[in-house]
Amino acid sequence: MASSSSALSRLSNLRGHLHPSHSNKGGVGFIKISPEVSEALSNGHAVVALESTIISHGMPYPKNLETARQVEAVVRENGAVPATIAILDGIPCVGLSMEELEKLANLGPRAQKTARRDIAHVVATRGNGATTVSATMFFASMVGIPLFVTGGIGGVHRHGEHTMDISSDLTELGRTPVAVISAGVKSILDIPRTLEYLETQGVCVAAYRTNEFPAFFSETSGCKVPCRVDTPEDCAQLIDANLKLELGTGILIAVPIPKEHAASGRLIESAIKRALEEARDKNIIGNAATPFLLARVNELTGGASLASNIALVKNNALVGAKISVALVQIKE
Ligand code: PSU
Ligand code: MN
Repeated sequence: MASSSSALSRLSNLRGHLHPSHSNKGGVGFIKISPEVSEALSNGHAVVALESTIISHGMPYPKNLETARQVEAVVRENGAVPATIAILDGIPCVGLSMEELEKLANLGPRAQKTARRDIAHVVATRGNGATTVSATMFFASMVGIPLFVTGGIGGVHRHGEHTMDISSDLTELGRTPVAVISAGVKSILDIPRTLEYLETQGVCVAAYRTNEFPAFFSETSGCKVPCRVDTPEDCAQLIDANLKLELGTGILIAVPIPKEHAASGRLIESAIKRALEEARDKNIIGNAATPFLLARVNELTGGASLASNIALVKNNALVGAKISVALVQIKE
C-alpha cells in the first residue's frame, strides 16, 4: 500500500482546483473537478452526474466507450454538462476528459468496481476505480451535483432475505440527497423487496409517466410506486422540495424503457433464469454477482439485451438533462 502521507499530500495538492461554494463538506478538497464541470457549478448551470461501473463492468469494450460518449453527448444536446465520475490513479475525478474516459473503458473489469465501502481503499492504493451508484452519489453530493443518471441501480438480490446481499445503492439513497434517474431495477433482483427496503430507508420512489415501477428491460414489474411524475418540471419540483426540506435522503426517479426498445420479455427472462442458476452453481457471490449476471444475460441473449441497455441509458440521459435544466430554472 502507498504510504499514507504521500497519498494525502498528493490529494491535498488538488485543493487549488476547487471552488469553495461547491459544497461545505470537508472531503471535497480531495476531489479533482474538470474545468468544464467546475465552471458550470460555479455559474449555477445544469450538471448531470454519470457513473462509471456501467462503463467498466456493465458493457464490453468498445461498445462501452461508444456508449459513454453518446450518453455525454445526449446530456449536452439537452442543455446540461455531463460529469462522469471515477477514481483514476487514486484521485476521485468529477468530469472526465476524452483520454480519461478512454482509459477507463479500456481497463474494463480491470478497473476496481468501487462502491462506497471501497472508496478509501482505492484512493489509498492509488488504484483505478469505476464508481457504482453508491460511490457516484457520494461524490456527486460532495461537489454539489443534485442529479445523477444511470441505467439500473442495484437492489435486494433474490434470496436476499437469507444472504443479506442488498446493494449499498439502497442505503446510499437513504443517506445522500441526490436524485437518481434509472430504468428501475433488473429482474435479476427481487423487485418487491427492493421497493420495501427503499421505503424503510425513507427514499422517495417516483415513476415517470406511469404508476408502475419499471423492470429495466420491460416497462412493468407488477409493483406500484407511491409517486408519479409526468414532466421534467414535476421531477424538478420534487427534487427542489427534497433539498429545501433538507430531508437528507435521495430520490429514485424510474423512467421506463421506451416501448420500441423493450427487449423480448421471454428471451430476457429465460436468460436471467439461466444466469441465476449458473451463479448459484459456481457460487458467485458478493460484489461479483451483479457483473456476472449482467455479462451472462448479455451473452445469452446474443446482444439483444445490450442494445436495449444502451437505448434506455440514452433515454435516461435525455430525461435527466431536461430535469436538471428545469431544476436550475426553479433556482433562478
Ligand atoms: N445494474 C444494472 N447495470 C449496472 C449495475 C447494476 O442494470 O451497471 C451496476 C451499477 O454500478 C450498480 C452496481 O450501482 O452494479 C450494483 O452492484 P451491487 O449489486 O454489487 O451493489
Ligand atoms: Mn451485493
